[in-house]
Amino acid sequence: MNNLKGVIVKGIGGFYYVNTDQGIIECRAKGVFRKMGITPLVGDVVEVELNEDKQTGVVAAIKDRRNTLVRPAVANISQMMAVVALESPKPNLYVLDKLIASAEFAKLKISLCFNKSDLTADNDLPEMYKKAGFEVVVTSALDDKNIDELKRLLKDEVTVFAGNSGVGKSSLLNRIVDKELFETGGVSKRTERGRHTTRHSELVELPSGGYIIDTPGFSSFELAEVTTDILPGLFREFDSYLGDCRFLDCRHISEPDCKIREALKDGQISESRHESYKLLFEEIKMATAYK
Ligand SMILES: Nc1nc2c(ncn2[C@@H]2O[C@H](COP(=O)(O)OP(=O)(O)OP(=O)(O)O)[C@@H](O)[C@H]2O)c(=O)[nH]1
Ligand SMILES: [Mg+2]
Ligand SMILES: [Zn+2]
Repeated sequence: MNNLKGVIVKGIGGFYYVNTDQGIIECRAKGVFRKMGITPLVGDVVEVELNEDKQTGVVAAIKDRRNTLVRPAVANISQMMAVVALESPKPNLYVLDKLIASAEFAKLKISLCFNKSDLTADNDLPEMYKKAGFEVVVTSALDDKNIDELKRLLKDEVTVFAGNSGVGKSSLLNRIVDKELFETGGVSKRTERGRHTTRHSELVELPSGGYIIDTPGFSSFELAEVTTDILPGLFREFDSYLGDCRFLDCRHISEPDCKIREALKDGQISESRHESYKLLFEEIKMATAYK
């Protein structure tokens, strides 16, 4: 009767802050969760039993999770926004493609944000990724460019902002919420690690619907379960060619009559994405050799 539904937006020292239609309720978790070895996570959709005071409560039930990310420890993410700076720091496309592959593996919606457009006149990266089949937005947090387009991609999604330090994730998030909510400065924060940033991730609700989450230093999901067999399926522009190569077990690296390599020659698949694929293939092969 007093039960409320909500989403855990923050967890600190055994307290969980649940966003409900009656505002944020500070909660403890029911003892039964500890006995079962279950820890409530930020992003969990939960049921709250209000205490007598009506101000605090207990987390009484947790809805089945759609997914769980390890770093940061959050549940029910629906989208990854990979942020890349067009300039400064220079894009590392291998790191980006690895991040994308891990998000594909986690079955997340993927959007790409190329930021700091004020620093460079023209750059073919956004086009290249659009052609590969991704939702792409080119922004400048400095000039407030295309922030509305970025907001449109976030509507009704639970989006984690991922990308290397200094690309402008927190700066973009501040433009989105239109206040200085997230700490920026990238580089100095890295050297003062742990001083300003909480170890716990926090979800921020958007007025237009949806949640965003800022995660400093966060650059990859788990790829531990990915094998070389599933890897080609994590490059979406390979999809229409898979299964048509001469060899059933084609690795799409040096085999004859490989449709992926033909598409590469025709310019349908970019050299840089295929290069990342080959590097990832080697990386996974080496990692599995020691298992
Ligand atoms: N020129 C320019 N500078 C930007 C832009 N966006 C962010 N910056 C600057 O880039 C630096 C890093 O920005 P942050 O927003 O802190 O980067 P971050 O991705 O959150 O970095 P971490 O929190 O370390 O992961 C800051 O000095 C920002 O002012 C942009 O669009 N253009
Ligand atoms: Mg940041
Ligand atoms: Zn092939």
